[in-house]
Amino acid sequence: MLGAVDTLPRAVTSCRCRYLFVCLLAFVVTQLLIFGAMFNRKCPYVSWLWRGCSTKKPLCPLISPHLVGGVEVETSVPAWQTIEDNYPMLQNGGRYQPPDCEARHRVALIVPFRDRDIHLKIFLNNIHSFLMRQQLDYGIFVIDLEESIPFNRALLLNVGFLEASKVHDYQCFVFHDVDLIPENDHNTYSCPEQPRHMSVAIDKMNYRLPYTTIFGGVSAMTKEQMLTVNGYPNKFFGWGGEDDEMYNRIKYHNLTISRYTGDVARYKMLAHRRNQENPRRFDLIKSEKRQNHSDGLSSLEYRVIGRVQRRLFTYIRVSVDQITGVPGH
Ligand code: BGN
Repeated sequence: MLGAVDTLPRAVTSCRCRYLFVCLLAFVVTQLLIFGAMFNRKCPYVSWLWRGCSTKKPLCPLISPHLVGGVEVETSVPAWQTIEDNYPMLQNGGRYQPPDCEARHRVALIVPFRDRDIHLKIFLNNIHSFLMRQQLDYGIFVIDLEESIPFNRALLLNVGFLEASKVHDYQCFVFHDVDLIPENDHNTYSCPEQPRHMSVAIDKMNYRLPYTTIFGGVSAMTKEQMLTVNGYPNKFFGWGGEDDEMYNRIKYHNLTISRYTGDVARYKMLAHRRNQENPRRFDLIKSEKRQNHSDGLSSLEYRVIGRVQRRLFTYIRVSVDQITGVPGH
């Protein structure tokens, strides 16, 4: 046989040689690529071989492995810089995404705010580690109203809903009073099929639900649910009633309120002076009913007069022109 090869013309032998050389080169290059991929952390070679290289993170587990259950609320009031230093992993605007998995929930926390710096510090110092343990993709939005305008929690919740929706595709909105701090991280800040009232058991109320239709304090709704019910009413200036009106909207649209049990949905309420009650809240609830709850997201008009992306939160300050039913306006 060898003799037969020897007798082949030179052109044929050199052609075989070139073929072998190309095969060898291809083999070496393949090996180098495989070894390269093996040592590449972002694209380990097994997944590279079978699925093609992808940097997409795996979905986070259904139950986060970082949960601890009951947590001691930290009530000290650190300096802003100290709180910021506690959370180097935050992106500006109080944004967070779990580093090693794709979050199952994209959640915006909307915090209506007026002149409660101490509460805000305590709230943020506690809530960020709480939400991080739940492996959420979240952002915190603190919504403030120009001082000359009487406080209007519901209107600020509507503003927060619209403004947060502009910056990220949030699916779930948790409307959160700044003075309520969760005490158990099994109280997941996500949105189930029905709107969820979350602040079920508050220490100041002896950890008892004051009445079954209450929807104030902390509550969660999906984007679709908010759009379906036309958001919160805009006409409730002063304290009280806006959450009861939201309950009526939820019921009107054949939705129901869901709740965790009181051993999980527990909150500490920070001490504060009671806000001025709105004497018109009972009449307002009646008139909203007559008008089929038409005042809300669809009729909201506001101007953003300040917006700051701080490390721990996005601050948005607004003004409104229409102030109805408030003495002196
Ligand atoms: C209720 C308030 C709620 C508030 C809870 C807190 C009213 C309107 C009554 C028709 N409702 O009394 O807004 O969240 O107390 O306990 O005042």
